[in-house]
Amino acid sequence: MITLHRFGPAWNTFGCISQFVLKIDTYLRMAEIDFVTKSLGVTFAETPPLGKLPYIDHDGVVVADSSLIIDYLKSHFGDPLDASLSPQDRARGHVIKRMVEEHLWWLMGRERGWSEENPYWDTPSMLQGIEPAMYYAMRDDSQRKIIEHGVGAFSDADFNARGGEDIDALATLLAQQSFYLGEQPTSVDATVYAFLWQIINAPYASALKDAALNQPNLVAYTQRISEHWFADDPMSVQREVSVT
Ligand SMILES: N[C@@H](CCC(=O)N[C@@H](CS)C(=O)NCC(=O)O)C(=O)O
Repeated sequence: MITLHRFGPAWNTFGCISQFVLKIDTYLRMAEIDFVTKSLGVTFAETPPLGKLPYIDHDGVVVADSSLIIDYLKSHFGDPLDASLSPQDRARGHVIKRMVEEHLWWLMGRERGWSEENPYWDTPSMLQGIEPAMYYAMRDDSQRKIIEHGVGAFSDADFNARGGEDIDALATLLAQQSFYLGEQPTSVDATVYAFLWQIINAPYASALKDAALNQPNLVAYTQRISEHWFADDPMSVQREVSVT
């Protein structure tokens, strides 16, 4: 059995605050691999092999990093989503995944880290219960990383333009297809869905959310995947084997 380690359901609506956890939750559902979840909450930093979530435990084999997890799952359970992709489509999926995970992630981090609603503070199962001093130290550390990346130091106008470019590119690439590489889901859809779902359902003011809601095909795509794969146990709470 696969155990997906995550922070835990957040804001009463999110299965987990982490886009990368939702990516793996989505991949496992699309690939029809059974799994349970374990929410680590404020103790999340104690066990991850690479210091971050998600990681999985598969009958004692521990694998961290969402992309390495998918590689492992493919080698162990077969590759029902990507096996028949052409080299060009594989490359297309790779580029989309990298933009979303290595750029859009930082933009989401800035919105979350600087939001006036202070979203991380009120994150049940994750940060509730920690001392304010530790919370502010974590927030400062996160803001420092985002400033060092570059987008943390942008003006709001430049930031919004930058986010709008990513969302427009995602809308243009999807066009009227059902999924990013055609009519069948592939692993890049696990990434894009996870990020778009969290952007569209952000419980805080968000320029990314405004941009995504302006793209009917992105909204329909997100809704389609939610209805098909997440109607049952949307936050994976029935899969939960421990409560923090
Ligand atoms: N490249 C990693 C990124 C994982 C990641 O950034 N996880 C974040 C949550 S979205 C995390 O665990 N942050 C906690 C920390 O850095 O202390 C993956 O694909 O799994």
